[in-house]
Amino acid sequence: MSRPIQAFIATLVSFFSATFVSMGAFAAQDMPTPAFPHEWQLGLQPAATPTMELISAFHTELLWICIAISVFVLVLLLICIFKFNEKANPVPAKWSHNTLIEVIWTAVPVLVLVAIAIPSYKLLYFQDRTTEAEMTLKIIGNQWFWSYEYPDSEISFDALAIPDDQIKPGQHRMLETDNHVIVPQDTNIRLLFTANDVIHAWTVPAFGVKLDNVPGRTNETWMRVTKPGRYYGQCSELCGVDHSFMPIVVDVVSKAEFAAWQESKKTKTAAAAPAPAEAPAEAPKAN
Ligand SMILES: [Cu+2]
Repeated sequence: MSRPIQAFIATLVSFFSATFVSMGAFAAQDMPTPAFPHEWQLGLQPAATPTMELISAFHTELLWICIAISVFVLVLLLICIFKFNEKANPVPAKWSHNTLIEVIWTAVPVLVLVAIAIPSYKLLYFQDRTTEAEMTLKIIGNQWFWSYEYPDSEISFDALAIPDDQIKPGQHRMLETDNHVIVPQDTNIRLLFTANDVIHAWTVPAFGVKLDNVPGRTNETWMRVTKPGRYYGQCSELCGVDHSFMPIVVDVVSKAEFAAWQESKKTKTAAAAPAPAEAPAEAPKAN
């Protein structure tokens, strides 16, 4: 069977299984998944960071503005249709132009746009970077997996997707990775993004983080996760044939658990590789 047909059948199967039988599987998770989508969910994933809380609130605000404008335009249309059709208004008025109304329909949309722009820029600057980072996580995109570096503790590893035939019960197809990113909760984390080959985009919806990993350049943002648990994301920049096979799993744990994990990782790394690779923490890797 050709690959596209296999992929299509796999998508169909996963859609139906996700729709009808998946709820029971979540109980098998060894960690809570506070933001995982569920059937008939509306709106965005629940926020796990202050950034995402602000994004969700702004999204709701914009939605109400859109609804108000749509209803207003609909009412105008209905007035035109019913009051000024040929039957109701057989002799049309001859005038054209009305300065007052033209000023109003120019000025009001400008004011609406300004009202949207001010909170929008505030939010952009808020999510741009933190001045009080407590740790740094560097995220490197590769065709087609993620590499992670913790420059503060010299930990680094790759995270590859788990293939469909190795998915265990309770795991989510095309969302699981062999290594998880571990971060402490309630910690300001500076996130640095780069890539080794083409542009990728590390995206975790519940964190409100979606930024391009660009080869030869370092992008920066930050996050502070307030709810512990397991969070999922995916690459969000078309990066080649296996773009849809580079998921992201982030386990948010307590600060004590994170310190313990860091220690265990360090000793493991030291035992496995006596000579650690010399890579400058901030500079993107040459291809
Ligand atoms: Cu990618």
